Amino acid sequence: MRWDIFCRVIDNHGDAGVGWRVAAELGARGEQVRLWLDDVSMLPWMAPQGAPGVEVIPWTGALPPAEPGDVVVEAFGCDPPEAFVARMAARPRAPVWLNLEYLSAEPYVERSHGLPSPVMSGPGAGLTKHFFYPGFTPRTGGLLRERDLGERRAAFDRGAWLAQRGIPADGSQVISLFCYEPPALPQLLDQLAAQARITHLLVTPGRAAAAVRALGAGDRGSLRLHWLPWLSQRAYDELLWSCDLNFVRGEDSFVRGLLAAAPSVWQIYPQDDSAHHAKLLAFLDWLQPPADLRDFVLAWNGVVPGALPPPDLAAWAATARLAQGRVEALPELATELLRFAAGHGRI
Ligand code: TRH
Repeated sequence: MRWDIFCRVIDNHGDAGVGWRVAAELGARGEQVRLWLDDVSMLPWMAPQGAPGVEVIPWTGALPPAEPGDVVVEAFGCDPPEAFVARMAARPRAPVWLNLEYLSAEPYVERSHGLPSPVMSGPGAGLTKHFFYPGFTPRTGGLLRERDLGERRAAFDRGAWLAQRGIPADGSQVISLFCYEPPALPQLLDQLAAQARITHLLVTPGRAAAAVRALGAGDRGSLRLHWLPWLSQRAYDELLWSCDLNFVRGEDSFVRGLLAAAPSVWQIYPQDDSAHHAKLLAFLDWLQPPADLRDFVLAWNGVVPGALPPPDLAAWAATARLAQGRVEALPELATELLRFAAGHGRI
């Protein structure tokens, strides 16, 4: 089928990250995909090779008069252009139209997944839009897992990857840092510097690097800082597979961290009214972590003031392996999208 995926970059990289990942996996499955993206500036590093079956259309200013495809996906409720919606309504057979929602473990997701929403006014009057929710239970759209993920992981050589970045496989600890401005960051750096074991902290660019630099942090004690460039999405997976602990954030890297089966600590996208706290707690209820990991995550997100408990990576590794097994057993998002589209909006 032919897909039109509309994606508006609000801030950070997750909107584009999720939009691109969905488009690339549908393309890998033989679908024809047009990704309408209002900011394509991150693609040269995020997806340098592009993807088979995917055409990226910069969604800025006057749009080319394109005939809508069989399926229209708007990511995170970004509303496709009115002229395009009018052409959707004019098609003899209306496209399947779905809103790909934000990921949450909260209970409302199951109740809302797949619900139709008739469009009562505007150029789309008469069309029906459907809510499509990723999620952590079988009664949601599940999570995206590329079909080649297992073979990529099996072929991956952690030692070589680290050696290429000047990190010796000498038993020192390797941690990746992808975050916003977590309140407990100074504590984490102090903790790592004070440990007996050397830690190589691989700092991602942008807000994480700025937050570390703002602390005037440098190599001290057992802490060794490494400043990473922006990696492709596929290389970011390799970073996650190389580390003993991954700090992830937002939505897409959060899921990649779960799929990596290494201990990960999530910094949720902060929202003003602290609505993100309920979302974080719902995820922790799903994860069922040991108490120290739960406390660590809550402190990392500033939900509770207080000291970061020292990470117990052995126990956290067991939690990570269990979580990966549960994620692998969930519905797979691209498969669910294809099923939903083939069923003309019936889940
Ligand atoms: O960048 P983010 O904070 O994006 C956020 C979230 O998506 C949030 O839900 C949304 O509301 C907000 O944006 C507007 O975190 P996220 O979701 O992990 O997206 C980052 C993307 O960048 C993800 O696809 C992983 C990718 N990435 C790379 O490809 N290379 C890299 O080097 C790094 C660090 C990330």
